[in-house]
Amino acid sequence: MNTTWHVLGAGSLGSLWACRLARSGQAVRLILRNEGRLQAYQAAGGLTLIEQGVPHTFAIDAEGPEAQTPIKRLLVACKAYDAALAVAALKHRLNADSEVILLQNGLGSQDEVAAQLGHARCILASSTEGAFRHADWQVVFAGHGFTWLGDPLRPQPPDWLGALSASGIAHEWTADITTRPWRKLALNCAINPLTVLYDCRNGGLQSHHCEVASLCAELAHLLEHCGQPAAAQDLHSEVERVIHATAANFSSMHQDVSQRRRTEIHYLLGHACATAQRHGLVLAHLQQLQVRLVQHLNALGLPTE
Ligand code: NAD
Ligand code: KPL
Repeated sequence: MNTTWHVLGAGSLGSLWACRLARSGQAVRLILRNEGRLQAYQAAGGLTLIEQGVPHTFAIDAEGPEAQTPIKRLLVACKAYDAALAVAALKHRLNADSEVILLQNGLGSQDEVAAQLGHARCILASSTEGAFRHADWQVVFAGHGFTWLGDPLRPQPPDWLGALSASGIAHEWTADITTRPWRKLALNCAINPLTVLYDCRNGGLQSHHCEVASLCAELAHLLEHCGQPAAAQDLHSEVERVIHATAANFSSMHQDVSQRRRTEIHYLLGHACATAQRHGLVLAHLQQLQVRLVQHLNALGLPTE
């Protein structure tokens, strides 16, 4: 029997991974938040993946927090702000041979998880795939993309990348994994907060060209200062390209705010501003953007962390 993929967090991305892995014959087991969620999942009869409007249900095994069996491979698919606490609750089931794959967007949560673990190997993943929940236990595969994986401490790839290929998960193992999340963080910082503040689709930022350009210049400066020159290259032109290519879409942060969900601000703009401060950089536009976004979230009664 192949090693079980324990999937922590059966939300959008976790369900997308779980369904594709299960479909290709991998052993998959969901770890759900509590007994109530486990009962609701069992009543639903499995996870449903909707691709191009066509639903397929997979009767994937699941367990609640009381399970005690060792975990060899853990895919962490919670939001960045939930990851460390969720992994800490499983610490006693992980050992030096365990591998923990972190799918969180932004930066900072990966270090928080690693600090909980010490012993297990942490693999970082940065993904441009898109998925959203249609209803409980139902996920829509909204955008094909690519996932970069890597381990900043150990360059050798794990032995399960073939399982990802067999599951149709487009990916690449890279020795330089930190460039990807930094680049994505910079893109997200240049686009997402402004879409929230101007309450617009990504394309609406075409009317705020100067503001976007100033943010990109500061973000590129930050990336260069913190040892990420590759992530800084042509940042502004890529941001403009993404704004154009996704003009009709609402950014993920805009969607979170409009649905009154907690955002990952702390791991995106918050991480960029904290890093700038640590390096003694004064990035006026970026810091002002954070102040405006925090005020906006406060006014809406949403968490600012
Ligand atoms: P989501 O909110 O849909 O799913 C997170 C799930 O984790 C929820 O079901 C939640 O109940 C569960 N969870 C939280 N704490 C838990 C715990 N202690 N035990 C068990 N389950 C727990 O979020 P998502 O959209 O799947 O995003 C997950 C991460 O992936 C985020 O960091 C996001 O930025 C990143 N990401 C998402 C997408 C996407 O298209 N959805 C794409 C790229 C990156
Ligand atoms: O990743 C994104 C998001 O909405 O989170 C894009 C589309 C790149 C905008 O920043």
